[in-house]
Amino acid sequence: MLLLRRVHALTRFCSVNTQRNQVAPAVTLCAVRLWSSSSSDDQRSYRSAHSLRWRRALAGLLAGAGAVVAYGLHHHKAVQADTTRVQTIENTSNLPIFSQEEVTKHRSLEDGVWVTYRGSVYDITEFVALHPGGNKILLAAGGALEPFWALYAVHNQEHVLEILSEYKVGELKAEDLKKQQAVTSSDPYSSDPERHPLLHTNSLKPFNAEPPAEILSDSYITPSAFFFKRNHFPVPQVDPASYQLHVEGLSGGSLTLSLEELKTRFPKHTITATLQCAGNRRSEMHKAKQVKGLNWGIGAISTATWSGAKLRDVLLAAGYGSDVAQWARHVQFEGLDKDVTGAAYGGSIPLNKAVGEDGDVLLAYEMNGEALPADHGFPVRVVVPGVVGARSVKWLGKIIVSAEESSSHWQQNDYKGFSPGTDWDTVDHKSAPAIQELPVQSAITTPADGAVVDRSVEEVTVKGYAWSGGGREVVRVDVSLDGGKTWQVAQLRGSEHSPPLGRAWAWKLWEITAPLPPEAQELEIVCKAVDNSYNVQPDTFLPIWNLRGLLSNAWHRVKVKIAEDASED
Ligand SMILES: Nc1nc2c(c(=O)[nH]1)N[C@H]1C(S)=C(S)[C@@H](COP(=O)(O)O)O[C@H]1N2
Ligand SMILES: [Mo]
Repeated sequence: MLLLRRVHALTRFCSVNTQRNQVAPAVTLCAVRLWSSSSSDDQRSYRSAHSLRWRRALAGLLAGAGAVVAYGLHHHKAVQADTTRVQTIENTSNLPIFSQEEVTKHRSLEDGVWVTYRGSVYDITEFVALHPGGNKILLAAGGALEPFWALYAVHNQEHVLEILSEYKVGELKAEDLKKQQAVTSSDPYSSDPERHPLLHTNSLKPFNAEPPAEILSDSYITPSAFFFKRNHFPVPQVDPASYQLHVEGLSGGSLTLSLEELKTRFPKHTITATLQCAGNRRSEMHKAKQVKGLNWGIGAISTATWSGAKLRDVLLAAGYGSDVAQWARHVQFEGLDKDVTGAAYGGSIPLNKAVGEDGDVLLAYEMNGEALPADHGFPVRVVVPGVVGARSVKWLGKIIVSAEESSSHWQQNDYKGFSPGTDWDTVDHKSAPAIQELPVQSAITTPADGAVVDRSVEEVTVKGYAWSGGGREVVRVDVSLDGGKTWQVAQLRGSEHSPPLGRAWAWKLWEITAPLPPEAQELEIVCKAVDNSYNVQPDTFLPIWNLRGLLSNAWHRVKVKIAEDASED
C-alpha cells in the first residue's frame, strides 16, 4: 500500500516535471527517484544527518560566513533533494487538517507563525530567528508562501523545501487550498509584494502610494518602505539568477548581461537622487480645476541612495562611439512589466544625458544599500537623476540606442505638458515634447493643512522639502505666514557636501521657526523655492493648469488655526 502510494506520488511529481523540462532527462530522474526512495529507513537517516548539516550551515550564515556558505548549499545533489520531495508528499496522511482561518490566526511570534505551501501547513515560529532573510519572513505569516517565494527566487531550491518540511504541522483544508489557488491564478496582482500600512494608497491595483507628508521630512534619505511607489502594472517577478539585460541598437551588435556581469564587469557608483512623479501635487491643481489622473498629494517624491553601473559605462562596453553619436539621439528603456496586450512599460531619455560624463544615469541594483525592493524595480532599474520619475524605468529588460524616442504610450501620449486652453477635445500629443527635466518644486510637510497651533507656544515651526530638475540646486526657500504678503528665508539642509555644479540630484529639506503674529487667528503658510538658475515657482495653479494635472508646482499653501490658550480667557 505504502509503496503504491509512493509510486503514485512519484508519477504525479514526474509528470509535473516532464512538463517543465525536456522529456528524456525527466524520465531518467524519475527512475533514480524511485530507487533512492525505496527504503524509508534510508530516508530517515538521510533526513537527520541532513538537517544537522543545515543547522550548522545556518549558524555559519548567521555568524557572518555569508554568501559563500549560502552559495555552497545551492549545489545539492539532485538525488538527495528528490528524496525529500517524496517524503514531503508521503507525510501528508496522518497530520491534522486546518482551515485557512485557523492558519491566519498565527501571524506573530506570540501566537505562533504559520504558513502554507502547496496545501501543507507549517509552524515556522522557531525558524523565524534562523531565517537568512531576517524578519521579512513575517510578511508571509498566516498565509501562502508561494507569492513570496515567487518574488524571492532564492527560495526555489530543494534544500529550502527540506528545511520547511521539518516544521510541518498539518494539511490545509482542501476547499481553502482551492480558494488560495484561485486567488493566485486569477489575479495578476496577487503576487505583488506586501507594503507598509502607513502609506497612503491612491490606487491598489496597480499599486500607487505615497508616504504621509511628515514622514518625508523626518529623514533626508527616505526609507525604502516609505519611498513613494508608482506602478502601472503588476510587479513582475524576476528571477535574479536567470535575469538578462539586453543592450541593442549599437553597431557592434547586441550585448546581453546577467545580473552578476552587470555587478562585476562595471565599477559600482552610488548617487543620492530624488525621484519625483510628474503627477506630484496633482490634487492641488485638481482643486483649482478638474484634471484626470491619480490624486497625488505632496508625497509623490522621495530620496534614496542608488548604487549600480553607470549607463555610460555599459553603453561604451556595448560599442558606443563617435560613429554612433552621428545618428543616435535617444536611449530607450523597456521594463519587464506588461499590460494585458503584452506591451511593456517604456520610456527614453536624450542620448547626451545617457552618455554624458555628468549625466550620472545609473543601472541601479541597490537602493539605500540593499538589493532593490520588488516595488522599486528588482533586480535592475534605471535611475535618471534630475529627470521626471517616469523615465527611471524599473524591472529593466532592454536598452535600445536609437534615432527615435521610445514609441511607448508614456513617451508619446502621456507625460507631456499643455496650455491651460487645451482640453481633451483639442489635445494633440505630437505638438508637445515629452517631459524630461522637471521644474523647481517645494512643499510644506508640517504643519498639516487644518492643524491647530496653540497661542501660548508663541511660535510655529514649518518644515518641508525643495528640489529642482536638471541637477539645478535649490539655493533658497521663502516662507510666508500671511498668504504671501511678507516672507522669511528658511534654513536649508542638504547632504554634508555640496554637490558639483549642475549635478544637484537630491532635494533640500528646509525648516523655519517663526514667532506667531500677535493678532492673527489663522495663518496661511506658503512656501516657494528658488534654484540656482533663479527659476521660481508660480503663485497659483490656474495659469499652469493642464488636462493631466502634471508639473503641478505652484506655491504650496497650508492653513493653520491659532487656538487661544484657555487660561488667558
Ligand atoms: N517598468 C516600469 N518602470 C516605471 C514605472 C512603471 O510603472 N513600470 N513607473 C514610472 C513612474 S511614472 C515613476 S514616477 C517611477 C516611480 O518609481 P518608484 O515606484 O520607485 O517611486 O517609476 C517609473 N518607472
Ligand atoms: Mo510618475
